[in-house]
Amino acid sequence: KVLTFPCYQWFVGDVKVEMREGTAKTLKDDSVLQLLMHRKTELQERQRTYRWTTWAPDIPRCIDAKTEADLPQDARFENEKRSDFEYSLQYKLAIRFGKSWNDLDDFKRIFWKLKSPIAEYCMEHWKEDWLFGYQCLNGSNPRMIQRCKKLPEKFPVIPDMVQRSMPPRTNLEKELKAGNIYLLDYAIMDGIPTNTIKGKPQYIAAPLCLLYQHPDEGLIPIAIQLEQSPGQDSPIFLPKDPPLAWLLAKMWVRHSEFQVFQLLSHLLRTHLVVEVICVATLRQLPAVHPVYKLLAPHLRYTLEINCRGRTQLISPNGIFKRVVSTGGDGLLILAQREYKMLTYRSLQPHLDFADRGVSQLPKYFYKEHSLMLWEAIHRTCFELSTLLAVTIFTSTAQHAATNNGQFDWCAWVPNTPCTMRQPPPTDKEAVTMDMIMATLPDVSQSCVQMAITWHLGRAQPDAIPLGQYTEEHFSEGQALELIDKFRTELKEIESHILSQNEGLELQYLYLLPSRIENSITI
Ligand code: OYP
Repeated sequence: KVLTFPCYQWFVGDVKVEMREGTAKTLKDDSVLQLLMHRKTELQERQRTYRWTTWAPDIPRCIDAKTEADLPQDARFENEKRSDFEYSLQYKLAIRFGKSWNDLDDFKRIFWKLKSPIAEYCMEHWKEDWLFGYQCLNGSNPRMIQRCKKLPEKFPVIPDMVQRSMPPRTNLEKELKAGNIYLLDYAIMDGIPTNTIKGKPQYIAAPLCLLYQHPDEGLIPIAIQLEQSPGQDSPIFLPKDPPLAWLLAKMWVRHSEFQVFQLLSHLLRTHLVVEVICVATLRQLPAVHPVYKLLAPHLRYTLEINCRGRTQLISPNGIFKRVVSTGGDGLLILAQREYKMLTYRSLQPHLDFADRGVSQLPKYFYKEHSLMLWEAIHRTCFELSTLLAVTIFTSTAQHAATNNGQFDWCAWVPNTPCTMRQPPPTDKEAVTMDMIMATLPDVSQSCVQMAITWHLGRAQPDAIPLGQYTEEHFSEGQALELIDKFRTELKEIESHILSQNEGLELQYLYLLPSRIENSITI
């Protein structure tokens, strides 16, 4: 029988071997000398083509390519994907600037062109405390919230301050014990150097935010401190404060959220982690290896999108440098801090939820859907290992959870501002609308935020959904059966999610299997 697997054919020519077409083989399964030789030369060739480099110290290493043009053809976008990627970015220029920014409604002037139902819902309701809480669970960065059993010393909330947020018969002490108090702690932002944009300094805070799982109102924020050390200049903001003061405090939390979300949850914990596995797989596994066959569909386009990210997004004069407060040195230091603490455990959803103590939180759709998908993925991994499941889960579900909601939740700029142009407020009584407008991103920064999050968050052309394989890597009956089983499970998850969302005012569909791409392509 002539082998039809392309790599074999290329090397072996028409040598006839007794073997089923396309059968996956580990090294110990291969005994024919020519095939063993081929495994070796294939890897030598790949190691010449795909090389490691260090783009910056103390973050994951990456593919050695100055730009995407240096990548081998196999790793490049197909035409449809490339032209769409380049065309869609024109919105960045097409949205024309308004004049000055006077009040929050002026953001609507740039909000007309690109829309989504959730983005519009967000524009209508972003000031409401419950929507702030909702976004911790089902927004685009659902991995920040953790249970708070004991108040940190650096955040001296006293029960009196928050009593008004609770039903009369209970209090902070009781609710801490009952496990209904949660915390967002942006300690990682503390002391991050700030960007200077067109000669103007930008500002960063390192907030703490306490939340309460209220029996009627759901998860709501009840206290915010904008810096890590308490003091006269860092008051604790409360819902009963003057409305503009409370609103501005929440915006500061959401500004930290933008940075942690895009740079850590999204870029570092999905794109860069998967790139390492991609380069290692290409360099160490021949195409006939079962693990190569299993992972290849989940690594499509990742090298090219990451090259583009390094040259256009986080480069010395890329998008971050031009419009985001962490642009320049800040983003690298932030990523280095996170990478030092990044654990393998935290990439496994069930362990991450356990460690954050969020098992009691109701309506945490991200958690529920992640667990279903994790189960389905882990079972199909040929019982091989958790590492494979982590790779597939991260390159599919986790990327979808962080990427696909970014337009919905960041398009309305005041809800998730990419930069702040004034320092955090120190006096609650002194907050005015002028101050808020002078703090939030300006017109051109806001346009870029909208355009880029739209560009990345919308459905992608040339997309292959989770569980669909265009290149039939596997031909064994057993493997095909497992693929079938996986698809059946995904269908069940799909209908579960759809019926759960029916009639909901705010739907959570980022982890709908048909909307999850098979790999990180954007
Ligand atoms: C690559 O203007 C990527 O040409 C996005 O990178 C955008 C460009 C190129 C084109 C820029 C241009 C994607 C890989 C990645 C990632 C995850 C982090 C995404 C962060 C997006 C932040 C957008 C908001 C900016 C204000």
